[in-house]
Amino acid sequence: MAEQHQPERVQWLPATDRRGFLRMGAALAGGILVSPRGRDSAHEWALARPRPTAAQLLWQQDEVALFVHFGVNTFTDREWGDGREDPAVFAPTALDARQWARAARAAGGRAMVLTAKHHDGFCLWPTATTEHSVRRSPWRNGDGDVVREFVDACRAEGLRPGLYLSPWDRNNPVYGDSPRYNNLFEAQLTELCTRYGALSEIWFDGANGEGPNGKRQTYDWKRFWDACHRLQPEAVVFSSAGPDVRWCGNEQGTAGDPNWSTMDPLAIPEPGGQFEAGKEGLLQHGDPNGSVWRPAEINTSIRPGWFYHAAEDARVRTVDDLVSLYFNSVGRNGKLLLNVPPTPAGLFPEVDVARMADWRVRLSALFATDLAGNARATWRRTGARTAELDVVLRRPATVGLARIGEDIRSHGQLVAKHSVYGQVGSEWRLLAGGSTIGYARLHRFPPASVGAVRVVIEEAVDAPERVDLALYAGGAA
Ligand code: FUL
Repeated sequence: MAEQHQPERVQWLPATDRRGFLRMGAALAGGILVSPRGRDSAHEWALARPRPTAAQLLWQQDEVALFVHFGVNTFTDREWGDGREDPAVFAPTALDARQWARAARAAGGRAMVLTAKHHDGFCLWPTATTEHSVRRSPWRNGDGDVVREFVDACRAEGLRPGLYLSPWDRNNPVYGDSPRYNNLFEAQLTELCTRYGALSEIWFDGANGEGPNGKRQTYDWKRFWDACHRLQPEAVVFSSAGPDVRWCGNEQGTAGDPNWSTMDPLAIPEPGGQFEAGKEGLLQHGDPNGSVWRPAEINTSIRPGWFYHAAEDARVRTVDDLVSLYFNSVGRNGKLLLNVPPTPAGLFPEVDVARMADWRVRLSALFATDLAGNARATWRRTGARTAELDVVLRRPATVGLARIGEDIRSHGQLVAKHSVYGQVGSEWRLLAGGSTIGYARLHRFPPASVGAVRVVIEEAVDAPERVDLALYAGGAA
């Protein structure tokens, strides 16, 4: 399990990191040469908090990705297939993955994740592991490969492709015969990880709806995760147990507040309902003392269901709702994975495409002009765990929206509590506040005309490091 981020070797000690230096001195004086995390130098220990790997950082910087649920359920109007579907039902009449990718781009997405196999076991690629695949469908006379068309379309539109492979498989006869199914599942993963170029994310859910008499599969997660990391070193692996990115604990579209990107890896050792039960709070909030970097991904659908149902055509999220979704996910240190289901034609529904485009227009307008762009900013530590950032605007401006960010690449996540004040005349007025910041924290507040803005770091888990601030007019854009 590659969940431990191994920081690059620290070559030098920043002159400003007096606290770390003192702690290192104390550690050396006390003869502590091996850190509790098994790192080989007190120097590393003195400075180390978990930080993102390059792959985790890229994943977070995408901010918005699209999720695509497509398969036999699209044609049977179901959410969970039972595995007995005739592959002949899979017959999209106008499948165009470029249309999905263009819509994802227009929505501001930078990645897209497709259900290569859902719980029904039907494989959207011509796998050698089972007969239950596109090969036995009439689509493209059985010569088609949805995964291929999907990854090609993603790359043509500049999106990073990811794939979802459901562990639960209601079709495969060896499911429940644990060693045999683990071999088969690894073979499926290997096909997906070796045939289609670089993937950005590999997505595992924890669902298993088998009843009391159902088959019980014991998964070899370590083996699956190792295979992903070996074959796709640039991809992050998602599940409720990570190891690289974690489920946020709900499917409604809300990250926790606080939302720490660190976790205790032992708290949820494996994906699956039995490990997740009662841990929703932990998935939502993370753990400030966690030893691994495992940020939260917020997966939700633009419609009530994950798969397309014509009956839900009038229940597509509104633009206002999508804007709130962005604030509650990306704006709370999360990454948004927004599901849009193709129709039986094989196209994103027009109403969803239009809604997403309008959503992006609204977001672009909200974030068009950073009023703090060329302002004078000063950062000062005010105590061991407190600090302030002052931003003096070139001229007074009306602000109603703030974006704050920590330098997670260099320092991980530190801030536990913060407030934002605006200077209105000679008075400092509280505009907004909250707990964690992380990669991004967005605050909307009643617009106020201010000459300066102060971000007060009131609590941190270590000496706070400089945060970034952008300010926007906000209001009802
Ligand atoms: C869950 C599945 O059971 C749902 O059908 C859907 O794919 C969701 C994203 O993950 O575990």
